[in-house]
Amino acid sequence: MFCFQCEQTAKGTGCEKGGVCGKPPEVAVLQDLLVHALKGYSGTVLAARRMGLDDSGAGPFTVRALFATLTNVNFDPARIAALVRECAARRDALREKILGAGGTPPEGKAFSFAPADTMEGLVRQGEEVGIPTAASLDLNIRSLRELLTYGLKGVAAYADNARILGREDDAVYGFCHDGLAATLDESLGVPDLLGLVLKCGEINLRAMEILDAAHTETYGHPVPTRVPLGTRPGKAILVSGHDLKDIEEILRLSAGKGIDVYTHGEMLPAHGYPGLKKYPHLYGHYGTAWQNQHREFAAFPGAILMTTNCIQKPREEYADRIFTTGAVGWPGIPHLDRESFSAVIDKALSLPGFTEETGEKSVTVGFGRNAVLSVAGAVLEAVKAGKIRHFFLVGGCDGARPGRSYYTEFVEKAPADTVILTLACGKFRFFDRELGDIGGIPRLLDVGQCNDAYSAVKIAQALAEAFGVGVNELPLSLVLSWYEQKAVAILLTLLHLGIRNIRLGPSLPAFVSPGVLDVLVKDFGLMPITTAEADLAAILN
Ligand code: SF4
Ligand code: SF3
Repeated sequence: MFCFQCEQTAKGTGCEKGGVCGKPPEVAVLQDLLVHALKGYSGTVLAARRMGLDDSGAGPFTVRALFATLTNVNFDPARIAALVRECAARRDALREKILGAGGTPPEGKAFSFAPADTMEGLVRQGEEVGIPTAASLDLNIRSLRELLTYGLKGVAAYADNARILGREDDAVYGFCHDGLAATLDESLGVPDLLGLVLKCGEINLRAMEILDAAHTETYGHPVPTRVPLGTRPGKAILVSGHDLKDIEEILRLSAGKGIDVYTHGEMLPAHGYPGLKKYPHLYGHYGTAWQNQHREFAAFPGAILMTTNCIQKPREEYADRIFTTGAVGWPGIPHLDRESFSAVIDKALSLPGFTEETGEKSVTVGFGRNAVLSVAGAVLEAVKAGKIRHFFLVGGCDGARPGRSYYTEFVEKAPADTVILTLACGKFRFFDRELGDIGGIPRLLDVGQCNDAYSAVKIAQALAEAFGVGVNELPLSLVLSWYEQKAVAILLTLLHLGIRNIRLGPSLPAFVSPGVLDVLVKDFGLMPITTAEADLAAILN
């Protein structure tokens, strides 16, 4: 196996003997085979599209399957193998259609390989189609192909979440096929691939836009909401991940049963949505970010549902009370569709739950674009009066590396006349800090999940318009943390929007070659984080 798609990759170069994430070599190569199959399928979809042939559900399937290969999503070899087989069957059906209509389907391994009958055979096939070694391919081409593939994985995750809430866009699906097929196209050079990478950022903005519409039209615009961080006596369910439809279903099924529902990780922003906060048993937030789940899930005395990333290998202490749904999977852990969530309710009822009240702390969530822009006038006045000197967007993923304490330090050391917008799970390093307010405007504004980067972009664009300047001229700096491929897609979106001087950490992606990095630095001013003090000084001076 060789995998270097996430920030915690072994030695900062690549996982070769098993993933730092817990992905065994067998699953890693099956995922390689699935990505390979999806590339061949995408090329076939493009050929069918050119002939005006119906590709019957290619878009939804592609994003669902690609999502399964994102970091910390699906570790179940049987489900990855099933997706490989489905992908090849769909591709072959489409090839037949093309032939039947007098066309010529594309040729090559990815377009015609037959999945082996056994798991061992599939693993062998996967070993042959992994990421090429540096020696066998131009490093910059490899880097851009992988950057495009990982960006597409992020797009797929958001498009799949939006699809679940009934929002789809053929332009998003179409580009997933264009992009995946392009990674097989030997004729594409660095400039072509760079163009596709930025196009991926544009499409990701659209994917986040339809997801934002799906969330706000289904559950209303988030409103500032106090969320307890403690617990109260009663049976309990913990919902982690990003999928609001799943927590809604859990809330609906558990209503009136004496069960409290707690959010974990990226589910925290659920509390701000009117359509979800109307359930009085959506009680509080338990724990922090994904990398602390072993400790936090083990201590949670109720049922646990993982809706999307990031799952880690379940520990024995809670393996009998955790469930997965949607794209997520772990072998041996019950995987439920939404129709069978009653199993989660039954499990919660069979467990002791919390016996006492704990903790008095709380945090405020719900500062999406609607809430922030409703006070845009006051923000503008505060900036003009010199009360707000600068805005920081300190957002992105969390992870286990010690270098991530930079973000906590950055927020703690940011001067009192600065405002911090945050989003995604990286915020758990500072989300409960009392930073006070500036004339009633809280200094720490939680915009939401990682996909709510869309909301942050809208806020920045509206502020730029109000000031009559471009986003790059605003007193705003982006200090981002990345871990998995949704963050890659968001970074590409920001680059597509022409946003410059982004600081990125805790380390730069291993899959970005020196040549590609050079372009990102020269054309976009992208820079690595250094120390909180030095970066604050550089920005504010
Ligand atoms: Fe390693 Fe990350 Fe790949 Fe897991 S997803 S195998 S940790 S690079
Ligand atoms: Fe976090 Fe996995 Fe990226 Fe949604 S939950 S941001 S890492």
